[in-house]
Formats: sequence, C-alpha cells, structure tokens
Amino acid sequence: MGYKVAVVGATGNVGREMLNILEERGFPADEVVALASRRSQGTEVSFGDKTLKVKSLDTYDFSGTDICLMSAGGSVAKEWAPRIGAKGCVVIDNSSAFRYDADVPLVVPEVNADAVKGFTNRYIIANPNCSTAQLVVALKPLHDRATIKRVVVSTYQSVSGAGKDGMDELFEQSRAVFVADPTTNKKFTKRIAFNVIPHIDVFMEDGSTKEEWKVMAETKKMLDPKIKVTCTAVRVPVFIGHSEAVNIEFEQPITADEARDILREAPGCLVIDKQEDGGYITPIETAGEDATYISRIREDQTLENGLNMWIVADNLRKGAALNAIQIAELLVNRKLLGAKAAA
Ligand code: 11C
Repeated sequence: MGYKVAVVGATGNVGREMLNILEERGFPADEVVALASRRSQGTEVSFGDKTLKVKSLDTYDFSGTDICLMSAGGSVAKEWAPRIGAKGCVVIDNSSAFRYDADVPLVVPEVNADAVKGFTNRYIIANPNCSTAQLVVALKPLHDRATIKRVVVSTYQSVSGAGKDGMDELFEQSRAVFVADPTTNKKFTKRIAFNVIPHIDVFMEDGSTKEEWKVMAETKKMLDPKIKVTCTAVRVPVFIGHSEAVNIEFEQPITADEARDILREAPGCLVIDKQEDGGYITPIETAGEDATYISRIREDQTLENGLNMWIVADNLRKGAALNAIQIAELLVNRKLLGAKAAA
C-alpha cells in the first residue's frame, strides 16, 4: 500500500524540488497532490514525466492524506499546519514557525532520527534552516568522536535561499551591470550582483541577524545544547549551494586525518579534500546533489583541539526538500504513519 502525499507550496523553488525528489527516490506514494495559494490554482507542475495541476490549499480536504510536505512560509504554516495535523496528516514543515517549540521535533535524519517519534504531540515535524542542516550533518560524527565545545561559522549563502525572487534579482542585476543599465534592489537590501551582503533575515536586539540565531538555536536543539555556536551569515552572488567556513573546538584531541576518515564513513557526507589546486568543492558543483560535501579539513594551529573545514551543500535539497523527504521516509520505514487515522 502506498501513501497519499500533499505538497503545499508546490509552485515555489523548494516545492518543485520536493516533487522532483519524491519521484527520483521512488517514494511509496499512491497519489501526490500539488497545492498552493488560490492564485496559483490550475498552474501545472512536473512530477516525473507527469504533469500535476495545482489545487488550492484552502479548499483541499486533508482527510485521508498521510503526509503534507509544506514549504509555504511561516504565516501559512502557522495557520494551516495545526489544522492539517488535527486531521491525522503529518505535516513536515520547512518554515521556522514551529522549529523552536519544545513539543515539535526538529529533525535531520543523519543526526537525530529518533526525535521523529515526537511527531505524535502535534502531528507536526519541523525541517531545519538550510544552513543548519548541512552544518549538523558534518558536525554530528565529529561530536560523537571528540565532543564539540564551540563552533564558529561564516556562511556564504546562495540567492535561492531567498526564493525565486532572489534568483531573479541576481540574474537581472547581472544583466543590467553588463549592459550598463541601472540596477534596482527589491529582495535584497543592497546590490547582490558582483557583491556580498552580510545580512540575512531580520536584525535581532543583540545586533545579530535571525539567520545567525537560527544556526545557533537549531544546532543546539538537534545536536547538543551544551555546544556554543556563533555565526556570521552572508549572502553571496551564487544561484544554488550554501557554503560554510567552520572552525570547531573539541574537548578531546582529534587530528585532521582522523576527522577526514570519520567524515568519509559518515552518513550523508562526502569528503573532497585533495589539498591541491581544485581539490575541493565549490557550490556550483553541489547543485542537484544530495550529499553534504566537506573540503579543506585542517588543524587550527591557534587552538588546542581545533579544526577548520569548508562545508557545502545544495540548499534546496539537503537544506530543504531532500531533508523533508528523508523525514517522510523515516516515518514510512519505522511504520509510524496511519496511527491517528486508524484510531
Ligand atoms: C536563506 N536560510 O538562505 C535562508 C532560507 O528559516 O527556512 C531559509 C529560511 C528558513 O535565506
């Protein structure tokens, strides 16, 4: 028996990627329904070699739907996820609306798969922020080996993290610069073409941004609340793929060679670290890929038990759609679906 799966936000960057990945991985779905706002009703989206006509979220009846993959932003999630969950359909939500609620599991399957059981509290599971997902995939096996004390992260985040409008703005500004047209900033606060912007999401009282806070709070929730995390999040003129320069301080000694060996064996990780020209990963090479790539692993000579590394992943896949579908696969493999409907 297969499952009935709804994708909410099916016309967006992440929603389309969710449909691609469901099909690619042969998710056991009898039926996949594409949903979006009323404005997008009737739009066609691809699902393998089929085309799905988008239905309106506000008239869809979720009774009998097993899983709802939601990527429609925080306000839609806040309004709809509890209602959908109450019908016995498990919502896997990509927004930050429920991530920090103690009774909602925040899950990266390679890191804290067992937390998924907590979905029965509200029938909602949260998917992390893209920059956190790839970070914790690489940190988890190292934490298990040498106990991480502190992490310093600098991100280099692609414009697709800001949605299709962010991608369009980079494209349009790049074109305008080449033909000497004036550029305008809409999605970003300053010109992103041929520039970098040290600002993602809103500013917080302490001067950090919400994106930087999310990396800290989500790493603690999923990996270990004792780990200290500090982050500077930067938008860069790259279409797909978030990169991170990461400095890690451990309690126990760990060499770069040991870290490389551990990461080579770790689920979801791929080490590309030849320490020669071009022997490292760049974001353009990760677009469309599932792995979290790790390069430039080296000892930090200024710190006892310190390592530096470079972590890159496709933010639309491991950072969003792929992770959500891996959570859905966990529910299926652990036979956790259907309990409420059967009750
Ligand atoms: C960005 N990381 O690159 C953000 C996008 O909390 O899920 C995802 C925001 C989130 O702009």
